[in-house]
Amino acid sequence: MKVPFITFEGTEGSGKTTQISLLADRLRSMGHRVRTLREPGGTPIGEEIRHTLKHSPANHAMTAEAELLLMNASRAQLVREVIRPALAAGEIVLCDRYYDSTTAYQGYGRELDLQMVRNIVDVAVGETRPDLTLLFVVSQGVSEARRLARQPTLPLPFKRDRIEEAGQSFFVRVAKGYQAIAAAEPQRVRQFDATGDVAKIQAAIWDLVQPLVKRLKTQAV
Ligand code: Z5A
Repeated sequence: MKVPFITFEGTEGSGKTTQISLLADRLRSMGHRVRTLREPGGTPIGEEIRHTLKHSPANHAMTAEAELLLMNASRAQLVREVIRPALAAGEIVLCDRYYDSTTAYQGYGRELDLQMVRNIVDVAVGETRPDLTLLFVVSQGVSEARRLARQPTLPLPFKRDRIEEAGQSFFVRVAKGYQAIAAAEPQRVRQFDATGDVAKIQAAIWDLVQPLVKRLKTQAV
């Protein structure tokens, strides 16, 4: 049976990292092999691109088109260096953001042509598409509060994040983009309210993931 490729999407601070870690622990405790990844990043080349995109002092003048291409350069590397080999080796892949982030942030947020965005994404991912995408929905207020609460704890060179410097209207468009994505592909993209109790969200996620893993072979733990 095919191992699933699951992606996690939503606005910043929506709880993706927290839930990926809980899900990976649960799957591993059952004997599954699990690979957790993040975008942009996840490979040595991708992590350099991540730094350029988010924190490099030289990134002030980055254009939306350059941002689109860098996100997808990181992704093209991750798909070929890690995701395809991991899936082929029978590992469940959990990825914090994937191409829906590009549609939401570069397509809707930066207002780039959506067909051009799709074309670039196609080059980066080819046939490597997620089986399930979990869309974490939180209000702008919650997202903003969680992002600001995290900032003082970041080490100094990492305090600045160019993408987070965008104005509020950008993040409103990103949230609308995610709604459009979910409406277009309701079978793959399953959205839920991610503002409640962590354990309750974990249970809701498990209800969606369990059918994809219940017939997979596991190793003794
Ligand atoms: N980006 C893009 O533009 N195009 C692309 O193609 C891709 C990405 C792939 C990556 O940011 C940036 O790149 C992102 C989109 C853009 N930009 N923005 N803005 P990142 O990887 O640095 O961060 P992020 O993906 O935005 O996630 P995050 O900020 O790390 O948040 P999170 O992973 O969704 O949430 P968390 O870390 O699990 O939780 C945040 C806080 O909330 C933390 O203190 C938790 O303890 C707390 N938390 C979590 N769950 C709960 C609940 N249920 N209740 C209360 N508190 C909670």
